[in-house]
Amino acid sequence: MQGKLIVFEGVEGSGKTTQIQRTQTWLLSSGLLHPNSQVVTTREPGGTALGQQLRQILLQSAEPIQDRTELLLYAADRAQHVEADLRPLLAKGAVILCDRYTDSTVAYQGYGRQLDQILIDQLNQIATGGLVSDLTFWLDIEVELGLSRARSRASASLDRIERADLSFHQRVQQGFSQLAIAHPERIVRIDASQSPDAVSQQIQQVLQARLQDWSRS
Ligand code: Z5A
Repeated sequence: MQGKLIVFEGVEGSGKTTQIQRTQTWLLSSGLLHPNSQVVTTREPGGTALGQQLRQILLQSAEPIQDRTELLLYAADRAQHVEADLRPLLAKGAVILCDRYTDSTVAYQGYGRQLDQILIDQLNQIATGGLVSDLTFWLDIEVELGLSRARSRASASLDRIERADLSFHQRVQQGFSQLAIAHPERIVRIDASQSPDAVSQQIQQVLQARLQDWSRS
């Protein structure tokens, strides 16, 4: 099987980090992959060393960041991530589990900040050089529930985007919902309001079927 890019998307506190870790553990012990297969976890922003610095600016900047500046910083993080990490890993046949990718830019900068969608699509194209995810899990959860989970985390201190008002997060949620309608072949909706075990089970069911399809093709 060739390398695969599997992305986890959703609003704050939807459980992406939790499910990525569980999926990695499950995949490595499932027997569904070749014994030498690499299963790598990564994230945006911050998947590379340069990206870590951009993440720090994006989430913690004391100076207000203009909307188009924010868009360009996410695009810079992605361009570095794709070229330095994602493409080389895919070429080696790795399965990559990535916390956020291009759909987050559409949802947050497009729907949330209401920047021009054509501009965002062009920038996503430039940043990725056309690298699209093989499968995207959209962890769908009510915005209020996700935010309350994120805020009750032990390490919880709110970042710049988490502090945005509720209507911003609701527009973001609408963005993910529209993306899932527009790309049903790529984006699979997961009910993320359930228990961690129940959410993992939904993800594993979908992945098992996809892995079988991919190994046949
Ligand atoms: N952003 C953007 O604007 N444009 C872009 O192009 C990109 C990103 C790529 C990155 O933050 C920010 O950048 C993000 C979007 C923006 N906005 N903000 N803020 P991030 O990736 O560091 O953080 P996040 O995306 O907001 O994720 P998160 O808050 O860390 O949440 P999560 O990873 O989805 O959830 P979690 O950490 O797994 O779980 C949250 C808590 O809930 C934790 O205590 C868990 O133990 C608990 N949990 C998890 N699952 C469950 C279930 N099923 N039941 C009960 N409790 C649960």
